[in-house]
Amino acid sequence: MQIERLAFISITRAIACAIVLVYFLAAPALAEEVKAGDLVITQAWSRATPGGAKVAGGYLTIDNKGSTPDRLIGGSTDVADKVQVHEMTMNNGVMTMRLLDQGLTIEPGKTVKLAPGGYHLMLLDLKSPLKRGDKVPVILEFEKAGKVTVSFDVQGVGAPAPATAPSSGSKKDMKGMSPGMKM
Ligand SMILES: [Cu+2]
Repeated sequence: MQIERLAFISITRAIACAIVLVYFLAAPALAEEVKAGDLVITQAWSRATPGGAKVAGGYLTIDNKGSTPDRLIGGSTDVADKVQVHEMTMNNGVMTMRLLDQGLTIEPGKTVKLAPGGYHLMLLDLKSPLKRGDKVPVILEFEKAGKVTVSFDVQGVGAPAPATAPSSGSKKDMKGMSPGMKM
């Protein structure tokens, strides 16, 4: 009886340890953050591209922990010819997107989220399709913080949000995004 109980305790412990271990192993992926000066970049992700698609979106969260504004002005990557900062908006019921040629300002103390249906990075003239599970390095360029390489996790084709974050996008956003992707 005593032995059985000990065995039971050690199994419980082993399970508890395994859970803790899995948590810590998973934690770097969940909390992956990249610092560039006063900026902290998290949740960089993209979507797999259907065959033949020449563009892909890039999404991320930028925290400005400093006391001066900075601006995301563009980027570059080996997988596409160009990386631009875009904004998607509804105009008379039509989703349109435009290039933010002045860049995207990140005010001090503020968090700016690039997500489907709003601000996003646009990878133009993809050299090869993005596949789910890929990690795509993109060099982001900030006016003050300079250049920083961020790895974008590629999610499934219709993913509304990064796998590690609570889902925030709606189906409507997703539908609106795909036709708009043709540029
Ligand atoms: Cu765009």
